[in-house]
Amino acid sequence: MKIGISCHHTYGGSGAVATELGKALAERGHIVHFINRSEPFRLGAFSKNIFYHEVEAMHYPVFECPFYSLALATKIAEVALYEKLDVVHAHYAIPHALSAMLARQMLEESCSEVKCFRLATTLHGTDITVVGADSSMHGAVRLAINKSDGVTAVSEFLKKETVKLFEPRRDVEVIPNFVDTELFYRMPQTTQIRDQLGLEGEKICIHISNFRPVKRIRDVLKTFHTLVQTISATLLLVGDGPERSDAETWARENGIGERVRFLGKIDDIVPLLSVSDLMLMPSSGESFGLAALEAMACGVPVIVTDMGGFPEFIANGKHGYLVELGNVGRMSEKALELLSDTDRWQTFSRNCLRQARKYQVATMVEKYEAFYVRLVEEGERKR
Ligand code: GMT
Repeated sequence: MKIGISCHHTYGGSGAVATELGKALAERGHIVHFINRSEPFRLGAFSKNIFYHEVEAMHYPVFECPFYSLALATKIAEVALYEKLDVVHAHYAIPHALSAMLARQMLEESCSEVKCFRLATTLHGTDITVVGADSSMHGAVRLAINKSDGVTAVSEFLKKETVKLFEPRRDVEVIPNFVDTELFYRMPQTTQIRDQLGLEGEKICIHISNFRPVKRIRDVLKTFHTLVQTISATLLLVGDGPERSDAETWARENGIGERVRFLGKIDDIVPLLSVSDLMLMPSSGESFGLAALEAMACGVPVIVTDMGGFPEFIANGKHGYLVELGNVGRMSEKALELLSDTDRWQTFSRNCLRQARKYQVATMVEKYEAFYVRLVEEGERKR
């Protein structure tokens, strides 16, 4: 099949899922065209089946800012026409699904004989719960959902939110996030990594995100602050975003500046996860929580909030703990319990490895393939 993929290229879950999916599809022999503002952060080396088309929006003095969505639509139409795409898979409703919808209209307008691509849209989370919930975007997201030929959501939670907020005219299929356990695994030799990071024998907590308010970085810091009153530990903060400066200030002012390492954006997180003992992810609303699954694939137990998509793949007292939003006292209590009990930690770590294998990339890619086939067959029937 010939598949176009459009996603956010920046550090974040939707771009990671879209890119890993594209790479896996290419390995299975499909031809994949990424159509993006910039190269997606996880794309890495090119394979013979992967192509990348950069979208450049026109700068013109009359425009306050360039119209990226329109440039994207034009590029999707161009690539779809010349590469004869069967499917365009838009990740995140805004702007990708809307731009793809417009691209389809452009093609239909230019020639009624053209066999148009089928539009698949995957909803990732904030496109529904934050952006889509905002009155300035609600109508646009609703249109993107209803005009797609098929829609998936990354969790049952997100499907329910989508139905509640948008009452879509079409069914929403759930295809959860996934992980490649051949790439995400616990590296056995970690002395060198610890040395490079200047770590000694202390316990390592980790948090990976794009530092947006929904990630509740303060809760990570407060939990860690309580924890280090009792045990020796270091907190690795991976990623960057709007809440980072506030977090740095808070850590310094509360006397844990030395114990918190802000590492910025790092593409290869496996070495960091391999030295980690615990992931903290106290988000206020996570449609799935890919970073937690990737941590589990590296044998790292997780402490997360008992909401959103987390309970769908994390069992309390088995892979870590699910704690109510904002209860930093309970989070630090559970973190301390786990980090002070080696036997329990090892059991949890093994459980995590086992659980992550259920979300293996191959399983989910097959689901996406079946989804595309269904869309194409439906399209053929309608012609
Ligand atoms: O918050 C992020 O990491 C990025 C965000 C996005 O919208 O790009 O991620 C969302 O999609 C991921 C992949 O499907 C999910 O695992 C995340 O849970 C989801 N983020 C939120 O719902 C806040």
